[in-house]
Amino acid sequence: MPQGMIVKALSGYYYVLPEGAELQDVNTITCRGRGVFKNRKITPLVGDRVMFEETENGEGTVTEILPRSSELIRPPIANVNVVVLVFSVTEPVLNLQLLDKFLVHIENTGIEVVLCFTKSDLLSEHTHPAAPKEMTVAELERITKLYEGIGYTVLKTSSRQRVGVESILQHLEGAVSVFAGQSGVGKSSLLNEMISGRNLETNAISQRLGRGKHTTRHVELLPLNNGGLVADTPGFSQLDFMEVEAEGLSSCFKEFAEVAEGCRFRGCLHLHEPDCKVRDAVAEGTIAASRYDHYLLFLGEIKDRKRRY
Ligand SMILES: Nc1nc2c(ncn2[C@@H]2O[C@H](COP(=O)(O)OP(=O)(O)O)[C@@H](O)[C@H]2O)c(=O)[nH]1
Ligand SMILES: [Mg+2]
Ligand SMILES: [Zn+2]
Repeated sequence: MPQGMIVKALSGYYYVLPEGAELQDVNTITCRGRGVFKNRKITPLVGDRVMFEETENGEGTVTEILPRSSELIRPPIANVNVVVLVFSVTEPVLNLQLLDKFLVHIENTGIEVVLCFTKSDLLSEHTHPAAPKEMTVAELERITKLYEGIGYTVLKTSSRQRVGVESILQHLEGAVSVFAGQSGVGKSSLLNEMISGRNLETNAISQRLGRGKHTTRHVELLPLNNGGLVADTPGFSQLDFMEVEAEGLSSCFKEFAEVAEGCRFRGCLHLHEPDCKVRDAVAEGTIAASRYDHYLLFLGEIKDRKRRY
């Protein structure tokens, strides 16, 4: 039985790319899921490696879903290797609290993450008293060092000036990736630089509504110029910590994990426990205060959530 990968899901149809075929619409086979999937509440996902059967009318049936290496719920996609977390240096303003929240969410899935700061053409050399929110070259450098120090890959791009695109492509070679980030940070603009023959709709932040319109509706894998596959999706817009428990939060802050092994108590939440090495590291400055603050904030959110149920 032939094997393939679901590259698009729309209105109950799964578009399967047979193994070895190049990703083009003409090469995909339009399939339905096997009847028993519904009974067993199995939902085939974009990114799933599947077995399928061709039917007489040129369409097909997905008969089996092969084991997944990863599974995201929002966006619904399987077997993602890399999440590219996209934040603009400004417009919208770089929000490190939100960035750390996304990081926790991704660390919890166990998928590799690459940080990408877009719109580098909007960086300013110096702080202007009239516009204190502008991101300066020096401030972005400080932030880059912080996250590189934790062990993340940090890339800077400008779609407008076509800077950094090759570097991202290199990181995504042969991988299935997904771009995550707020609306308006420049995901689609960046993807357009990386995908030939396809023009994804981009949009300015609507002044009237004060937010970007959602122009991307369904999940679909698109071919990168280098053989990688990328999902263009609305991204993770609404993040919550439904899946992260208080005890697990600390391990989603990568730089806490090793230090926390030295804490006196197993399961130390790094709050007021005696001999907490994480708090020591914050006091010494080896763990950034911003990261610890965000940890406390998220821990509070998780506890509030518990109280509500
Ligand atoms: N200055 C600048 N603006 C950009 C850049 N990339 C995207 N934009 C603008 O940012 C807005 C949102 O871009 P879009 O790609 O639709 O963002 P998405 O919502 O994340 O997909 C658009 O007005 C783009 O023209 C860039 O590199 N530099
Ligand atoms: Mg977009
Ligand atoms: Zn501790």
